[in-house]
Amino acid sequence: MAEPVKVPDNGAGEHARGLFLVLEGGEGVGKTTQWTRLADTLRAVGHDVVAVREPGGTAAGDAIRALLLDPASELAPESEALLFAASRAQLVRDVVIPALGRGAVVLVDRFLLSTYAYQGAGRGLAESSLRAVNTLATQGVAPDLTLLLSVPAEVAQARLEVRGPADRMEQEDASFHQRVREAFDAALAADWQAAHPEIGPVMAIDADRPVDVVTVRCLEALVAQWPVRFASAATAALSAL
Ligand code: T5A
Repeated sequence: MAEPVKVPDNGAGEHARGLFLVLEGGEGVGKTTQWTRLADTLRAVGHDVVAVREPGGTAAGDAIRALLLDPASELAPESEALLFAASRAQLVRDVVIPALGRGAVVLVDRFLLSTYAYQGAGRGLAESSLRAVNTLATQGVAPDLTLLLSVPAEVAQARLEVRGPADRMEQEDASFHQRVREAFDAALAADWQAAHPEIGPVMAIDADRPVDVVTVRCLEALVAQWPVRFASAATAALSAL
């Protein structure tokens, strides 16, 4: 059972600076669906939302994304990790830091936790190496909250089969994806989070529910941490059900 998440008070008050929110989880859990819905819901009640995905979110990042996901790309694990970090570095410098500086809500589909899960647990690269490279990439910017979506493996698989051809990462075998899932689960433990301040707090969201219900759960998680900022968004989402 995951420990309850306590987001540290940044001391600046709820509205005084931007918020950096991340959606994470294995393939097919519904992150991208919720990323779109959360961005739309928050914008509809007046929030300045910058929604970007990793890898990608900049011109350089989108080119790197195409290389990383192309099944024809032959990449060593180290090259793969450096390319994810390169995309992240561009995104943080060009998009995340400026948006946080003007007080926006930055909503990212995947971030550094994915590197620990896929390149660390999945590929077997040392976490210390990944941390070092990504300290350069993130400039020390850590998420305020990560919502970790999860569904049973067979549910994710069924969703992906409906969606179409698998990309380079999705083509990895079942044991790779099992290690990735276990790494995400491990990130829910309080002692893991205490040892990984660069990830920030991680909260579990049961995503094996209808799309609308998962959206409400995500919004409720935000309201629990920042009640003033997000109450009207949650009310709007609930009334639309
Ligand atoms: N990666 C990424 C790394 O290895 N290291 C890193 O550091 C980073 C940042 C990115 C790949 O790169 C890897 C991880 C990934 O393998 P991607 O295309 O962005 O590639 O892959 P994902 O983020 O995994 O996106 P997916 O689209 O594959 O999965 P999602 O976003 O979890 O799922 P989504 O929302 O697209 O939904 C999948 C299907 O399920 C349906 C949707 O309609 C869709 O058809 N669905 C639901 N159906 C029923 N009920 C619900 N609640 C549903 N929610 C969605």
